[in-house]
This record gives sequence, C-alpha cells and structure tokens, in this order.
Amino acid sequence: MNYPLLFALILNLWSADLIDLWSADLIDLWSADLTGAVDQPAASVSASRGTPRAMIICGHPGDESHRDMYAQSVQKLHDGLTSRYGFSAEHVRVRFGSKPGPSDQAAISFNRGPSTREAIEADVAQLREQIQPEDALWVIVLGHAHFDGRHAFLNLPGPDIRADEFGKLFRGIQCREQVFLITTPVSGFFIKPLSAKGRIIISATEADQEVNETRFHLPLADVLSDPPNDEEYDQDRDGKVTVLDLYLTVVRRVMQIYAAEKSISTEHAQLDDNGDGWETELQKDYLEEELGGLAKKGVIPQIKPKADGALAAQTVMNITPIPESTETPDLDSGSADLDIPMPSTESGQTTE
Ligand SMILES: [Ca+2]
Ligand SMILES: [Ca+2]
Repeated sequence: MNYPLLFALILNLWSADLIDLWSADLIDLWSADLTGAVDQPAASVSASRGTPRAMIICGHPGDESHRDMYAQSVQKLHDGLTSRYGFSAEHVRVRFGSKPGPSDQAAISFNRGPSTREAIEADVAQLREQIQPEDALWVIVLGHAHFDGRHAFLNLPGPDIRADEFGKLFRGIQCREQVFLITTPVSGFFIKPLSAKGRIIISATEADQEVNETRFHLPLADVLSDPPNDEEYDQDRDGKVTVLDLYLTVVRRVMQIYAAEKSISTEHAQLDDNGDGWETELQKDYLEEELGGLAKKGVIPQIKPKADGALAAQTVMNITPIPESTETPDLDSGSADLDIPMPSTESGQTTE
C-alpha cells in the first residue's frame, strides 16, 4: 500500500470538498481571535477581508535540478502565504508538474496533483463556485513556457495551455483583490488575456521573445517567505508595504542577480493594473542605472491615479509578525504576558 499517496489522495479529497463546509465566518473568527491575541492592529482589517485564496501552479518542471529548484520555490511561496500573509493552508491550492519525491516538503508532498490542463481548469471552475466578493485571489504561475511565433504556452504535463486560454479561465471572476504573478519565460504575453478592472497582473518578462529561463520566481519566493525590513520592502517610501512594493522589491533583486553575474537581463518584468491590457515597465523609474533603470537620486516617482501601479500601490500586504515564542520572557520586568497564544508557522500547518 502506498501510504503517502493514499494520504495525499485523502488530503486532496478533503481539501476539494470539505473545506467548503468551513464558513468564511469561522475562518474570520479564527483570524480575528488569533490576530487579537498577538495584539496586531490589523485585526479589524483581517475580519472584514473575506477569505484569501491562492493558486500556485508549477507546470512541467523539467530536469531534476530544475524540478528541485521549482519545488523549493513552490514550498517557499506556500509557506510565505500561509505563515506571513494570512492565507490558510486549505485555501492555497498547489499543483505541481511532476510526482512528489522523498525530499519534498509538505507543499509538494501533499499537493493537489499534477498541473495538467484538465486539473487547472477544474480547480478554477471550483474556485469560481467558492469565491466571494470580499475574498482575495492570488494566482502564482511558475515553470517553463514557450512561444511558437504567435502564442505563448505554459508547459504542462500533457497538453500545454495557451496564454489566451489561461486568461479565459479567469474571465469575469470578481473579488476584492486579485493578484496574478506569472513568473515564466514569455509571461508578458499573459497580461493582455488576463487584464481586467480591479486586477493586478505581474509578469516576469515583456510580451516579446524573452524565452530564456527566468529568475523572477526565486526572489519572489524569498521575499514572500522572508519579508525584508521596511527599508528594503517599502520601495516607494510611503510608509506601507503594498503589492507595488512587492513588485519593485522582487524586480530589484532580479536585476541584482543579473548585475552580479555581469550579464544582460533577459527578463524585463511588467505590471498592468488599470485593466487596459497594456503592461508597464514601472521599475524603470525606481531602479538605478546600474540595475537598468532611470531613477534620479532622491526622487520618488508619482503614479497617476489611472496609470499602471496605482492599484498595486493601494493594495496593502498585511504581513503577520513572526511570533516571538522563542524569546525568553523578561520575568523581572513584570510586563511579560505568558498567556499569549502564538500561531504556528511550521510549514504545511493548517490554521485549525
Ligand atoms: Ca510602499
Ligand atoms: Ca495597463
């Protein structure tokens, strides 16, 4: 009997069908209580946030070294969303393009199964039935992709999916917050078909023949799983960390990778969030010349209200502080509160 497989099957069935029995109210009650327990000012915000939902889709990961690299990124993304950004594990759908291996951690070991086209379509169909207007939806795509001269495709186990077909899957979905991060080569071609009012779409590349393997997923996974301090994260210096800051922080790190290698960047990330289907290389105004930008020292670019970046700059990332349970309480001060329960941040933990 293949017990890991059986367990994964049971977990998938459970996450596919029984999660819906959890009401959003219960989740909100939980997060409000827990957030209150660690005295987080965002408690009232969390309670009205609806359910944050995510899909992490890694297509066919390729050879063994790439497979391991993508598996690590997926694990970090999963851990980051669940431990630092308020997503509960049962609402983070992971699909991975090859079978789990013995060295994989929970996000891969217990993923929902291969990222076939059919499975992705089924996941989105199910998501459509579940998602509520007050919910947040994050979709993160990793792996390989190709361009046939006319269309970009995600490389999947089995038939690939074209950019416009992928966009169509999500057409018309409406909820409070929508963030798509397409980190593959030729991902710029996914912006137009995904573009919609109220939706932030970020791609690792231009809508051009940027067909080389991308780095974008690496710093994205690092930044989400280990949020940098505000000095780095708050790129536009407005005192809050937003999706714009996430974008700029990741892109800065991508360009630093290429600069350190003394190689020319073969990926130029783009963002569209004004729903017009046209992407913008926003980072140009924020990055210094040595990182491929045109930033002027001491000048913080202003984004016009209807321009790309305006919605991302308003979309705050509510970062959960790291529990301080490992610190030794100061028993002499008389101020230590020994009764405060702390949320677990172990990888793969659910939020029950
Ligand atoms: Ca900011
Ligand atoms: Ca645009």
